[in-house]
Amino acid sequence: MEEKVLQNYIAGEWVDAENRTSVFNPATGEEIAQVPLSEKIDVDEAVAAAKRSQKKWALVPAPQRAEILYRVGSLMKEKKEHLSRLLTMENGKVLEEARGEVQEGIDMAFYMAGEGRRLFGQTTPAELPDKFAMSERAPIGVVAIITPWNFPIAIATWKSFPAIVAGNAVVWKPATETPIMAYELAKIFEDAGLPKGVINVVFGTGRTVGDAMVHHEDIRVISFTGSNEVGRNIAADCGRQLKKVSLEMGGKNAVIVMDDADLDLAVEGVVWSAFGTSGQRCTACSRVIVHEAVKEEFETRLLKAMKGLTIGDGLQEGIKVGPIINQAGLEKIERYIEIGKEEGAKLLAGGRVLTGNSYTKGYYFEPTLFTDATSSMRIAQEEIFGPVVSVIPVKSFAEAIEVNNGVAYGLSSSIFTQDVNRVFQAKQDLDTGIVYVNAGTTGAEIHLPFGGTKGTGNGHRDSGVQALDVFTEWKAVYVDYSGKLQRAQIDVEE
Ligand code: UN1
Repeated sequence: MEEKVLQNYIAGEWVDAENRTSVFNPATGEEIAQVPLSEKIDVDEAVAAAKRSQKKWALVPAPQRAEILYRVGSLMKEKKEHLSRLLTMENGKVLEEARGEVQEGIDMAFYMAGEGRRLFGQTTPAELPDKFAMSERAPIGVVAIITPWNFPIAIATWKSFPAIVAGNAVVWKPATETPIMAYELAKIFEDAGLPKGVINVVFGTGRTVGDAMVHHEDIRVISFTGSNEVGRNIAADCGRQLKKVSLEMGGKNAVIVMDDADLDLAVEGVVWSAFGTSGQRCTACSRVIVHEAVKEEFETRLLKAMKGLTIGDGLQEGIKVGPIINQAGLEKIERYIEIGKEEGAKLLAGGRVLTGNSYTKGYYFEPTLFTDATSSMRIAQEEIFGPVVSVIPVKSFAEAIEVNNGVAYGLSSSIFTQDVNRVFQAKQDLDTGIVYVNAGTTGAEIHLPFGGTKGTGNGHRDSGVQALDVFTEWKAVYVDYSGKLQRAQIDVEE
């Protein structure tokens, strides 16, 4: 690939920052781009541009704002293959999954464009005669979005599209590991005719760019997807400033396999959600809670299925598991393998970094299966973000639910069972924002709310119509057409 020197996109212009850093293809170690390492001054310029354009943008009728998103969706569709290949190059996920991610973005464009003709408010009966009460969604102003490397285009669309259709202007800090998707999406916005300054992209680190965004008084919302530690710091800083913050900070998602489960289906579900994207999804399955009656048979079938997982460069035909994002990611996974062994879990497969032959340059880790883990082990509690899954045996449905819920996160969960009563009981009792029945823990659709309970977030949701709640403020409006001053809540003498 021809190397790209990327620039920030501020006020509709492509501009350099003072410094740059290199970006590498995780499958080959090859340098693929240079990206700006921006400073606070670049954020200040982006926010000023956003502030100027937001006022005009908010006055554009929402159905017209939505027209731009239809164009964005169409352009993404035209460029789907091009975008998918670039996505595989910068992130490592296999091409089939890259296409899936780009499709999520396309779906989000058309879905949110539809919101331009809805953006429903409410009418409500007033307490007094000849008085009309209604509430409507109002844009908030300048909003900041901070997006991760594991879904560099889909998550950006979950956040920027609702913000834009609702009449806000956006300052976006993409992950430095995956800037090419941000550059491509900004170009698409430009080609679709989005007015200058409505979206601004500032590349750089969380420490500098992210921090400047969090502390900028003209930014009224921070929408963040990333690590728990960073998210909690952002929340604390935003709390002091009374700044609205929406957080999505990962999971420790489990598949429950009951004694009446279709085991082949459960194996397929676990393979796909634990090892797809090399386990680098917030929704990835990293625990399998298995009823002891089927544990042995389930493990035998899972080990057999894992043998078919070809590992390599996701651009090559037939590869099922791509690389890990970088050396630090790889080392974190290695550390958890050691922790798992020390804790007494039994390593049934994998557990090693792949080296030699076609693996000399990239960052590859074998799909790994631990068994006889207990719920309190660190490998069963902490997010590993790699292709590592631990089997936790249980004796009953009630214990399965308890183990599922016994972690600090609450993003996604899944149960494989044929029993309709257990299905509905699980739906009620599983303490996660997303629940699957007879499917793995990944693959959320964009028109449903995405997010989780407990340590996964702070109650907000990405995607779905609920995403609009992050980027709008409710305004209550009373119109009194009685011609006299009517005083609410005051008893009037007859
Ligand atoms: C993420 O890993 O943060 O549900 C996003 C899924 C995808 C999105 C994952 N649609 O697995």
